[in-house]
Amino acid sequence: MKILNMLTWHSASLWLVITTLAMADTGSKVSSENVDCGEGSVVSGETCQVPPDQARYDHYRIYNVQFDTDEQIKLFQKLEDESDSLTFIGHAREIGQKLSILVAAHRVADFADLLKTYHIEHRVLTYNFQDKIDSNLREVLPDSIDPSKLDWQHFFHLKTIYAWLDQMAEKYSDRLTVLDMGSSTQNNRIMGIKLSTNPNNKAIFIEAGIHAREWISPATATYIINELLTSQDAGVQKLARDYNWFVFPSVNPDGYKYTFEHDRMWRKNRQLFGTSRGVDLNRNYPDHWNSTGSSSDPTRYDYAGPSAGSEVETQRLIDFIRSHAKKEQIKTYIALHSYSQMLMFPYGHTKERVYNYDDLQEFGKKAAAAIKAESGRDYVSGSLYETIYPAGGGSMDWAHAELEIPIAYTFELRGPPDSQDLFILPAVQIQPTASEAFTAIRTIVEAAAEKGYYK
Ligand code: 0X9
Ligand code: ZN
Repeated sequence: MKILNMLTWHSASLWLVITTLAMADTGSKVSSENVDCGEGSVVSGETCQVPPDQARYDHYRIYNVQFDTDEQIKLFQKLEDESDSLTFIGHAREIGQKLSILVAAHRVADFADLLKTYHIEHRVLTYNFQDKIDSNLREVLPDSIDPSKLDWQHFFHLKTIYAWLDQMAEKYSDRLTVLDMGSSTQNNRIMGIKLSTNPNNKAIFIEAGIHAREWISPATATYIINELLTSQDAGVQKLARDYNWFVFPSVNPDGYKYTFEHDRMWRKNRQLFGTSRGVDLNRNYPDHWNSTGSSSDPTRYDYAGPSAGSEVETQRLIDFIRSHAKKEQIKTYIALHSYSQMLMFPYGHTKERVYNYDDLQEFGKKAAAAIKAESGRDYVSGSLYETIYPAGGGSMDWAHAELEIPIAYTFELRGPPDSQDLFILPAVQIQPTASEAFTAIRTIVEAAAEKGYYK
């Protein structure tokens, strides 16, 4: 009994540390007069500490496996189908492919045995994934801070990002306006900015945060806005002058909030389907919807939704782009994701090539070389289909196909394909990652301009 009590106290103090350090605004401190501190909670002074409703990944491991035979590939396809305690980052597809898999603690022995039995080459990249999450949550500044404190050394709540957009629009009111695409499924706003010095400029649209857990994406979006407004670099100032910029840092605000409050690994939106939630918004667009690389099962991370464009967030973006693409002359669409260090262009659903494949490949290669020169990081460039994996229903593919936006890229930002952190990029890497992403955009836009794309 005593041991049990100590265990309860021990884990309670852990909750306390976590809620205090990282989730001060979302913790579950209950003021306690007449509160019954039931089993599993603890009385601390005048308060009753209840464990927060948060997913935990204690002793989850990341394995990186390599497939050498078709038998191994079939085995892992079956394994992914059968199990929701193995999170595959991609699907088993081809010989020579390397794949990272997050293995739940209770499956470690069983999974390790399987690797041994079938002689599967592998490495353990991380032994306790919760450690990564805990240090990442300590890098979040509370949502009560003044938005002028927003920087690129920390991660920020949606509320702070939106307040910062407002503040920047006030400060640079001659050039910057805040835009509102409308509300999300759970009634959060989908906010962004337009930066414009000349109504006749061609425009560049940047979409970030469609996948909730990819926190580097909204952080990169705010970095780009800040650079365009404040950089002393003549080349950047010219970019801000010669183009109009639409930047939306969080096109899946419900999902983003959920990663701060409940599950750092959440990817989809938060729409309810009976016993499970969420559509992968980057599978929900009406371009080769649900044709390949997506699922019809709402429990899956790549659920395409009940129909093409079914989701509120998808509709908001579609309506916005449809009504602005021609009027605002949007010629470039960039979608920011992580991770894997890739600069990809359409198509996502077929290996056939877009009409301007050679140009997009050339600009992508130039951008990758510019990143290499800046930070030494290796980024791979190519079509989505040949670079990452086939997937239909993506936003960028739709923008390129329906609205004929010729320069369209999806970036996978840091870390590398065999990252030990998956999507949990340490905050120290925000600044260099965002900087190299902006360098890539700049390189692509300048190269496309030379080829006459913005005439
Ligand atoms: O799977 C995705 O949606 C993207 N990768 S991520 O790890 N960030 O989830 C990339 C694929 C994008 N595919 C298309 N736009 N077709
Ligand atoms: Zn993504």
